[in-house]
Amino acid sequence: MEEKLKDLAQKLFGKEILDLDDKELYLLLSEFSNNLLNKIEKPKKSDRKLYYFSAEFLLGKLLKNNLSNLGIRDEVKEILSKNGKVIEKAEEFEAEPSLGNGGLGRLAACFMDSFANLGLNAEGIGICYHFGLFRQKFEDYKQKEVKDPWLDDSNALIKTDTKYDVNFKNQKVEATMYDLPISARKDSRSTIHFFDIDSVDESIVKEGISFDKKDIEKNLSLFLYPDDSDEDGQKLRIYQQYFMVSCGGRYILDEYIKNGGKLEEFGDKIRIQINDTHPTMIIPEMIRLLTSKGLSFEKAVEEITKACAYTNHTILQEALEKWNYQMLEDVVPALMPIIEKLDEIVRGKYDNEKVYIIENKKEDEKNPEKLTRIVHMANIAIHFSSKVNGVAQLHSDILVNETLKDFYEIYPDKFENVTNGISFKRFFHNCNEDLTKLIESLIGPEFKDDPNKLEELLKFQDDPEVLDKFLRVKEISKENFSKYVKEKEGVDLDINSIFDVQIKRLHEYKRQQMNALYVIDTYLKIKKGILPKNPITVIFGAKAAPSYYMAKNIIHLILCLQELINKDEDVNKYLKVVMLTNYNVSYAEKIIPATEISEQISLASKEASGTGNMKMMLNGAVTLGTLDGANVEIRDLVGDENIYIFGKKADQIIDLYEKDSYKAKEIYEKNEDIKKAVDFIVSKEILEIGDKEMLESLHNDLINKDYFMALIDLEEYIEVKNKLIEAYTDKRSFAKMAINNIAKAGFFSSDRSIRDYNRKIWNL
Ligand code: DL6
Repeated sequence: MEEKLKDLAQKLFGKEILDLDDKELYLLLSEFSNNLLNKIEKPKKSDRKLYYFSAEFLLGKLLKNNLSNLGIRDEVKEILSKNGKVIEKAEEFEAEPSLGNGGLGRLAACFMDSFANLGLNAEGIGICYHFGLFRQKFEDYKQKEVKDPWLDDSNALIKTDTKYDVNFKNQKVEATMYDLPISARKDSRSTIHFFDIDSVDESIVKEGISFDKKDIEKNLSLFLYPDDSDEDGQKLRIYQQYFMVSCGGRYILDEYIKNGGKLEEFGDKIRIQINDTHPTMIIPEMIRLLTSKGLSFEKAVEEITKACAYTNHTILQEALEKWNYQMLEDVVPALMPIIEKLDEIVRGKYDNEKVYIIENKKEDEKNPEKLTRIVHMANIAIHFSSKVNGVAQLHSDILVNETLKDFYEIYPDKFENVTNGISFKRFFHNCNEDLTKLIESLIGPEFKDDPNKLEELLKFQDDPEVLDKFLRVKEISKENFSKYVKEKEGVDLDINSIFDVQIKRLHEYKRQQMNALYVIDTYLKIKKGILPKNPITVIFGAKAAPSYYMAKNIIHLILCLQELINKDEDVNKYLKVVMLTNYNVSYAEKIIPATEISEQISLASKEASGTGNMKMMLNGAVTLGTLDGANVEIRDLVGDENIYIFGKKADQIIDLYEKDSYKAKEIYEKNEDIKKAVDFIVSKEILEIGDKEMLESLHNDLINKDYFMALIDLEEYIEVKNKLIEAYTDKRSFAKMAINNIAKAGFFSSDRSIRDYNRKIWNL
């Protein structure tokens, strides 16, 4: 291999490896691994093929995973080190493709890893966003958004000859398909087909992430989830969604026909997974394409219904997309007669307006004649799919009993649960080499192929030598992470403190504000001389959607707390706070091995599954959580003695919403400590640092609204978290809990999820 690398270095730069700088080294390794990846044959053709449509693929950096998955990273590392080079420095140069917002996008990326690992005939379809989501900066303790470029010559993306014209009402754009190979093993890979417009113009992005939202020819593929707080933004999202399905739909059909597929067998041979509602327009678009090739409308509907399946990722109404009819018509008029006909089919069969596709909504009680037509995308996806699934057992139960009850009554056999999973390669083997080496030394290497073998670790749960080795590995991960945080954030972490980590999108239902109130409560207690049983470092990583003001207020509060607490010499020996800048997949890979407490504290019923919970348990953290999403399954697997659960249950919360009977103010007024913590948000100390308007708005919201009920569980949260911190003082018993968590994590491999999808839904 050394000779090959040397030759390539000569070819690319006319230099010896020894003389390359880190950037050149990165380019060399990318080219080398991309060449190897492209030589791997695609999965064998099978009778049936799956296309996984997703608006998001939150990939994370590719080079390190590619080298590891190809089985050559150790050798490359050795060669570089002989030449005085450090592989990690070269890998740092890669710009992360952040083509996702959170769990849904990361799940899609994990599934691509599993398609490759399992050798399934399955491909991804998405949009080649030039800047992905956004890069987060902090200025004046506030989040600022800037663009986050990732495309350059070194990408593994391959420009293909596949091109399509995409027709909108007033314009046509030209699209090109770019393929991204995804590695898993030496001999197997999968592919994501990313579509981009040829006329995109990055230079139209001016300040921050603002640009002319009307200039579709230049902006369509710039950003994931462009601001949709106005009509132009909403239309742009429709343009993007149609662009993806129009290109993807034609790609599927061209490939199908080229391979001799018969139109009338389409539904037997093709599987289309609709990842959340964003790709739902594939249903009317595919019907349009099939009828244009000669299939009757009825037959096209039948075939597309067989082919499609829809995954729901949330019960939050805001994410069950509804488009204004007129807006859809302004962008994609060709789909409207089809959507009308689909609505007629539904209305002809069912006498329940909750399941209709087009809603005639009264805008104004005084003027009941004036109706606005709204198209419910989830309703299209449910009626015209063969299966609908939730992403954790509790979530799937809530879907059939509450959110989608009316549909479940019509189609009881359509509903399935497929509990999420994570790529063990990315979030364990490749990001926590020390821990995986330790495990291999204990139980052999089989767990790498069969994660259920991790259970063999249980026999070491009382072995003090093993527990101490585990603790040492955790300590090293904490040291490594601390060095990184010092470099990136300028904050000194105390590795003897317990690392308490909440990393996820910022949303009120995930309740970062409740954690911030814990921090305030602890701060106030320390000031009074009541010290925590062990020093604690509370670490947050989260981006807030640019127009989600309350989420930005919460980030602001956390940054103010960081400033106040970390500088307070009386307090910072016992408590520190860190808000990581621009939390992304690369940051996740660094912090997850160092985590000790995994914060999974969403309001019960609101977190569909969560996948950070799985990543952290797998890396030996103890979950502090509510009985929400996949936490329930984690608790069932590890047992009550290895997890810290608190808070109201999902059915109690659902009941409170139904009766509209939750009153935050009553809790605030009744509980002195809670009142003090909430009022501290607008205290002199915090207002000297932060923005009065933002802090007052948060303070006011917590007392008078608190829609996601941060106060309801706060008292119990503080109590249980403090118990967990106390438990940490007995290091070996903490390590025993951690070992139990690792041993039981095998179920959460995305390979298991994909096998479940295949068995319950695709039958590839
Ligand atoms: O299914 C993947 C992931 C779940 O683990 C999270 O619980 C869920 O919040 C997330 N959903 C989304 C969609 N939108 N929202 N909200 O990202 O999906």
